[in-house]
Amino acid sequence: MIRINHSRLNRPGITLVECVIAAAILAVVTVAGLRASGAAAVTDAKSAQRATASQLADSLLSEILSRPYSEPIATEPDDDGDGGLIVLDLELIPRVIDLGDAPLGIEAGETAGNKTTFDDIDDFNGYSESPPKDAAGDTLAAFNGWTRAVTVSRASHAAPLTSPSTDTGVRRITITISRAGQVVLTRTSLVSDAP
Ligand SMILES: [Ca+2]
Ligand SMILES: [Ca+2]
Repeated sequence: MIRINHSRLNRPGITLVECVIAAAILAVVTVAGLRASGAAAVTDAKSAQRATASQLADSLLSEILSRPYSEPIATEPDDDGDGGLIVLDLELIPRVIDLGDAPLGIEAGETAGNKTTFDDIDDFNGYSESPPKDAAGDTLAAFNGWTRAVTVSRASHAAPLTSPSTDTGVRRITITISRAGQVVLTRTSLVSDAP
């Protein structure tokens, strides 16, 4: 007599439908996980890129602010024999320089594109460098692909984002940091000629 083991045949199993549902859930969870990790990686990369851009902007701003507000007043050798310098008689200095109303940009004897020749803040108006250079003018190869560009405008305390035609003792410095042609950061600063 053949005996059938009913307990084995009646054991609950997994149906095909259940398998399909489980696979679908697993697929959704996997895709969501990949998207989350991908988004996190993109966010990290953007944060790192922005941090680099901020450092590049800070260092260039520091270089710019190391210059005087206006073109330095010409000097001539002191004639008292001590080798020092004296400031020329102010009557001989063009008034346009005293007022800071001279055109923004480089003056005679300075070279566009060579910041080591710059001796006042607005000499940096229109300046750009790609890749960035250190204060001595040497290329920073580690930043290939990056660009730093500067504009310097007249500004005023009352309306810092406007550009008055005459000097009010305030300059607006805008530094734009780009990578591969895409702007990563724009930083605007105001500098006053007040001590
Ligand atoms: Ca100058
Ligand atoms: Ca200048």
